[in-house]
Amino acid sequence: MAFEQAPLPFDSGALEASGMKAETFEYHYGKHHKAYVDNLNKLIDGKAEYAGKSLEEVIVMTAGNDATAGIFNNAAQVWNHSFFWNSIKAGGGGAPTGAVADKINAAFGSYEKFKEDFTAAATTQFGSGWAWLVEENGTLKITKTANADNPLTKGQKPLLTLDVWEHAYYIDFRNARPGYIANYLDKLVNWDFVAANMAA
Ligand code: MN3
Repeated sequence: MAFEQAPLPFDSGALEASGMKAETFEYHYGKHHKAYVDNLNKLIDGKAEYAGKSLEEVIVMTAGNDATAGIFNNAAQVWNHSFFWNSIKAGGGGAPTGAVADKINAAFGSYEKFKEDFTAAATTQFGSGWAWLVEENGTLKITKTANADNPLTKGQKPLLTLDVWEHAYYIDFRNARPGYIANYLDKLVNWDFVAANMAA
């Protein structure tokens, strides 16, 4: 059974006023994300050990093994991108409220400190990768991962992510990763998604 690419949770032009063009999603969702889905399906085709497994199960069972690195990389990138599309929304960003705000303040001291630490993680991920807000042993943490790597393999619960691969920002921000990160935090973060992940 092949994996399917989950639909974008918004129209490709819906985030234009929030700093991300339709063209970004035509390439990033329509070509990059789709290619990971297609490659994953080719790599697992006919392999009985993956039959009936969820995407999360495939990620965990192939992590940390050179022999299954191709499957891991594509499976994790399929998951990471679907999670990323849900991490952003039109008119998002800024400080959270309610239970999310309480947890952010408890873990980081303030939203401003969260923003500073998340920005540092996203900026200093050298080369391709992801910045994350995760929950580990009941506490919120900011992490970064290289290439396709994903917190699910480290026993952490992902709450929010930002793709910092160059393909994620080159159309809207060219080489300026810091501008892309600031725009994400100020205009795009979907705190409702974070709240739903916390409650799950
Ligand atoms: Mn990407």
